Formats: sequence, C-alpha cells, structure tokens
Amino acid sequence: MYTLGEFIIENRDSFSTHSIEALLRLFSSIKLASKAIHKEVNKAGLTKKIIGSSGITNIQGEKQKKLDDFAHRTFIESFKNRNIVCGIASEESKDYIIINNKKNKKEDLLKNQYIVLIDPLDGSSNIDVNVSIGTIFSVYLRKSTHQIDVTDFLQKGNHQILAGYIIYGSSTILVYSTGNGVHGFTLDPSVGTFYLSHYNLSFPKNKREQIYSINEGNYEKFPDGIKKFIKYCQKKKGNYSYTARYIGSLVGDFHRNLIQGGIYIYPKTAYHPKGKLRLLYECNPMAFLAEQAGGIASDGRRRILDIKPKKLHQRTPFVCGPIDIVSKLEEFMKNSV
Ligand code: P6P
Repeated sequence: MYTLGEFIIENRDSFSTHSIEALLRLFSSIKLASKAIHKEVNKAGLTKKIIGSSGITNIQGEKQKKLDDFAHRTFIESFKNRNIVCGIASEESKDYIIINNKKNKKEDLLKNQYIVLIDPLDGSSNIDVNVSIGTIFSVYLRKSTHQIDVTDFLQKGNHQILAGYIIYGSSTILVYSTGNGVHGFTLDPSVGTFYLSHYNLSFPKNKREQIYSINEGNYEKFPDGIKKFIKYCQKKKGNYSYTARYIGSLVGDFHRNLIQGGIYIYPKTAYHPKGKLRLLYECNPMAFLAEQAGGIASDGRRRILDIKPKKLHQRTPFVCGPIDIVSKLEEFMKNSV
C-alpha cells in the first residue's frame, strides 16, 4: 500500500517540472492540516464549541461556521511552518496573506516559491447535518521576484501546478493532480497516514446511467439553455438515462460524479447573476481535476482554465463532467439566448 509520500517519490519522473522536495513539503502541510480538520469534523456533533456559527460574516457575506474559521487558521499555520509557500488566498479572508516576502535568491529555489489558493471548508452549511464537506486547494508558482502582489494570485487556471481536494465523508480522502492523472489517498486514522486508494481516477466511459447535479430549486431563473438541458436529462433521450443527485457540497457532488459518472452544474441564477462558485479556489482546481480525469469544465461557453481572473473572489457559472455530457449542455447554451 503506497503512502502519499512514497507515491510521490516513486513517480519522481512524472513530477519532473517541479522538485519532488517542494511537492513533499506542500503535501506535508496539506496532510497535517487535513488530519486536524478530519479530527474536528468527526466529532463536530459532540462538542458544541466547534459546530454552529462563529458569529462572523465572511467576505462572501456568508455566516461563517466555527469549523470554517478553524480550517482556515489550521491551513495558514501549517503552510507557514514549512518555508515553501510565500502567499495564500483563502475564501475566509478578504485579502491575500503574505507568508514570506523574502526575495528569491538563486539557491533558494525551494523556498517561498509557491502560491496557494484555498477554500478551507467548502459546503460548510452541511456541517451541522453530518453531510460530506471538503477542502479545495490550488497551487501555482509565484510570478513576482521581489514583492508578492495580487498578480501572483490572478493566474489562469491552466498555470496550476497542483490542485486537489480533501473530502471529509464516510472516510477522509485526499484527491489531487499535478497534471499527470488524478489520484486519491484514503486516510487511515488509526496510523494518521494517507494510503493510495484511487489510482488514475477518471470519469467512467460509456456508462449508461449518468448523474446530473444541480439545485433545481432555482429552475425558474436558470438560463434557457440550462432548462433545456434539464428537460433533456429528464426525457432520457439519447444514449444515457439520468438520475438527479445533489447534496449542496461541491466536493461531495464532484467526488461522487467522478467515480460514478455525472455532470455538476452551478449556472448563474437570480441570486447569483455571475454564478455562485468562486473561480480561483473552487472552479479552477475542480476544472483542472476534471480535465485530468478525461472530462471538461466550462462556464457554459468558455473553458474555465482559460479565464483570466480579475479579482480574488470573483464568481463564475460552472459546469464540469464527462466531455460528451458537458458538450451537450454547451450545445443547448449555444442555441439559446
Ligand atoms: P446552493 C457550498 O456553499 C457551495 O459553494 C458548493 O459547495 C455547493 O455545490 C453550492 O455552494 C451549493 O449552493 O445554492 O445549491 O445551496
């Protein structure tokens, strides 16, 4: 059974673009933080102090849950202590956080090279009702050579060197890609180690029953193309029959659809005219994974990874899944107003 560290070392050649040590340090931070969050999530129901709202309204105007704040602080601390990340942008913080602004000296090729964008705990409205939640992370090489600035964070998704998520569900699984396929590692809490459990994850090919995941409560306000796609799914025309599954947690819905086959859609709605999901730390990493798993991800028209970000917390409509199903939705979108 490969541990995550052994898998990285064993696949040395496939990470040739980035130093193995850098990746091991990045994952050392991510694993440590995710184990601490796993522990809290798994006893959330028992200790009043960790469930419920923190009383803070975050930058998104959303009621921050105590576990959101805990996850945010835990990741910041774990990245700070390994001298590998120079800046972090988090859903829970208005501005990006400079971890280390030291000028890159030649010999410091390792240090402070990496930029992390993170949704520390996605789907947190599900915490108090015991439904799967997750952390989503996206990593880039810094562009600045002196002062870190916002351009380090506003990079297109196709410049990501690492993206992934941790799902805190019936088990805690870390799923990532460095551009060489998608791999999943399940935490064995008894030894505190992540073991390879899902090698080369990809959307199932030619599966006759597919899933479509969308909040149909917003149906009335969906763009016409989305309404037509939903009706297409319900009419069970074409090669596939569809079943609806939606748990209101992007990581949970994405993970299930990646394994069982299905499309995830969050279009623009009346309440979110630009879409609800954030481009930098939700859509870009999930789009990177979707493409690495043989699928595609768009805003209904444009490839997500090609979108040039303008703001840290900007939102976008988002659809991802198997190529033929996403293409069908894009066809409806193209032929509608
Ligand atoms: P709605 C969670 O807040 C999230 O960002 C995603 O994880 C999830 O898919 C979506 O929003 C749920 O939004 O409007 O359907 O409750």
